[in-house]
Amino acid sequence: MILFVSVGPNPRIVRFFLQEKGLTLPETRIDLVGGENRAPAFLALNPAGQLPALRTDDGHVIAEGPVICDYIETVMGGPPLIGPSPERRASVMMWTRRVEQAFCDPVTRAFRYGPAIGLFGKRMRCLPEAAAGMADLARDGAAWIDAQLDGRDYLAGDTLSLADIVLWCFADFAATRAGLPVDPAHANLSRWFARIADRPAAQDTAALAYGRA
Ligand SMILES: N[C@@H](CCC(=O)N[C@@H](CS)C(=O)NCC(=O)O)C(=O)O
Repeated sequence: MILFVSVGPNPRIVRFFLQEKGLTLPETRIDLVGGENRAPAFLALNPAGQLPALRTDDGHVIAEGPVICDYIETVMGGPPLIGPSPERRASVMMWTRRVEQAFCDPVTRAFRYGPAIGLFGKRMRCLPEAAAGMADLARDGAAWIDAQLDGRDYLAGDTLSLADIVLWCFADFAATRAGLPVDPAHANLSRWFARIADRPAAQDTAALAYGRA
């Protein structure tokens, strides 16, 4: 299998997930800033033109970070971060979808329509007039998640899961690249963020995510 990666929070999710499982995959790095992901060779692999993507040994291509993680857990095992029970799996997927919709998506749009408009305005429809509103939506999402974390160490139970990894990679990206740091008034979210920031995978995946590797 080959994992196609680039800068950005979405490939980071898969790299973080693999490290938590003690697994590795061969990687091919794609030059996102230079537009390699929107060139014909990569579009033939993933017509969405985005990273991450995984090519299996028999030629299947899987995209969408959480879907790749689910596939990895199914075929490679390691400590469960989605399963193992059907109920845990449902809870993890529920929280993953919630944080994607409430936080990751508005952060992505705030970034693309705002500070990164010079890059993304040439490759997709961007709404610069919506940038501030998207940042507000992300703040609303963070406030809601903060309330949900009351009395809990992790989103989907007592241990780290895919949902935490997805939210953490985007919370770090929001702070670092989108001018949306975790609000210290959100005490639950702040504690949760700091707890996960201490994990080796958080540190080890930063360099590529921010273009320093
Ligand atoms: N829904 C996709 C989003 C993937 C995505 O937007 N990846 C970014 C990198 S973090 C990307 O490829 N951006 C470059 C572009 O869209 O041209 C997922 O969950 O993996």
